[in-house]
Amino acid sequence: MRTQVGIVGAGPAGLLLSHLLHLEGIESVVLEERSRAEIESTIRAGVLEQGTVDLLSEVGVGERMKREGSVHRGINLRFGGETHRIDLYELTAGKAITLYAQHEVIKDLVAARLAAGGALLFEVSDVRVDDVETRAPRIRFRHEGRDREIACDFVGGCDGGHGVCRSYIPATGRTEYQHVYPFGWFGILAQAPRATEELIYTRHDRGFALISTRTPQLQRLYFQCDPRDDEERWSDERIWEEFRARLSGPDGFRVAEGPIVQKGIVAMRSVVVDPMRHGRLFLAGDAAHIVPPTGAKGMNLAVADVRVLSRALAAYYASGNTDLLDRYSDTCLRRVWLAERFSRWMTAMTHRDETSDAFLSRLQLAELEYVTTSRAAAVSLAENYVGLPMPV
Ligand code: RFL
Ligand code: PHB
Repeated sequence: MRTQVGIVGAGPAGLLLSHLLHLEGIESVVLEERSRAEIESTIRAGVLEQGTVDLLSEVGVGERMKREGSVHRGINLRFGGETHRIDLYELTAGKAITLYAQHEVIKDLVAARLAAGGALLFEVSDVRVDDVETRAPRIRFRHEGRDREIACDFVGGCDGGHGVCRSYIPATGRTEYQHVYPFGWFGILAQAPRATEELIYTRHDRGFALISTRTPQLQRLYFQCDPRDDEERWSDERIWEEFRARLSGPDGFRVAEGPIVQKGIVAMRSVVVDPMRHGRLFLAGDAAHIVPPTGAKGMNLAVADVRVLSRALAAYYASGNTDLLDRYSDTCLRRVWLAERFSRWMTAMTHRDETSDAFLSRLQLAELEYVTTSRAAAVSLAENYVGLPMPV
C-alpha cells in the first residue's frame, strides 16, 4: 500500500491531521490499534478551547458540536467553602470554552473521514516504523491476520502517551522532560442533574475536586486521589461522601447525586519530548507531550499541533519548501511549554500535596485569593484557560 502521509493513531491528533490533509488534497492512511467502537466510547476530555471550536467549525466538523455542545462563559474557583466566578468571556473580550466530549469529536472526525472515502484501519497490531531518515519511510503492521506495509513520504506519530512512535526518535537526539505528580484523579460519570451551570475547581484540605458536565442528565466529576488506589474499593456511597466533604461549605452548596455509570483513576504527569521530529517522522499530541488534566489542555494541544503540521505539509507539497516542516517542533513547543506552565500552576494551586508543608498550603489560599480579587491575575488565568493564540 502507498500513501503520502502514514498516520499512527486515531485519536484527535491522528484523525484531525488526516482530515486537514484531505482538505489540502493530501492522501493519508490512519492505523489504529483499537476498534472503532472503543475509540468512539472512551471517556476522556471535555473542554474545548475557543481556537479548537473555531477550527473544527471552519473545517466542517463542528456542526454537531455547535448543536449539542454547551458554551461556558465562565468557570468557578471554590475554596474556603465559597465559590468565586472567573468571567472568561468578559476578561478575554468575548472568548469562551465549549463542553463537548472528546469521544464525540472522535465520532465526528471518523464520520467525516469515512464519508470522504478516507482510509482508516482499526485493530492493527505490531506497528513498526522504518527509514524515517530517508525520503521513503515505511510503516509495517499486522491487520486481519496478515503482515502489511505502507510506503509513504511522511509519518505522523499520533499514537498518544503510550504509543511506539516516540521511541523512533533516537534517545541520543531527544530530551524527554518529565514530571510525575504524587496524585491521581478519580473520575466518575453520574446520571444526575447539573449541580452548577459552570465548572467548579475546588481546593479543600482533603484535596482537589472538580465538577464538570457532559449533558443535562450526565455529569462528569473528579476528585484528587492516590494514583495507586483501586477504584473498586470505592462504593458509590463512599464516592459521594468524599464529594460532599470536599464541596460542602457555609454557603450550603450541594452536589447533585445519582447513579455512577463509570469510574476510573488516572495518574498525573507532565512530559515534553524535544524535538517532536526525527527525519520524516513528526510527533503530534500526547505522543509528544502530556499535561496534567487540571488545565484542560491536552486535546487542545493535539489540535494545535496538527494544524501546524498540516500547513507545513501542504506548503511542502505545494512548493517543495521545507521551512515550515523544519520549524514544526519549535513552533509547537513554544506553546506546549506555556500549556505545561499553566497546567502545573492550576494543579499546584488546587491540589493537596502530602509532601508539602503548612506554609505552602497556606500560600495556595493566597494564590487563590489573588486570582479571584485581582483583575490582572484573573485575566491571566482566563486567557490561558480559553486558549492562547494558535501557533502560526
Ligand atoms: P490519544 O487520544 O491517546 O490517541 C492516540 C491513539 O493512538 C492509538 N495507539 C496506537 N495505534 C496503533 N498502533 C500503536 N502502537 C498505538 N498506540 C496507541 C490509541 O489507541 C489511541 O486511539 O492521543 P491524541 O490524539 O494525541 O489526543 C490527546 C488527548 O486524547 C488527550 O490529550 C486528552 O484526552 C487530555 N485530556 C483533556 N484534554 C483537553 O484538551 N481538555 C480536557 O478537558 C481534558 N480532560 C484529558 C482530560 C485526559 C484525561 N485522561 C483520561 C488522561 C481528562 C482526563 C481524565
Ligand atoms: C472534563 O470535563 O472531563 C474536564 C474538565 C476540566 C478539566 C479536565 C477535564 O480540567
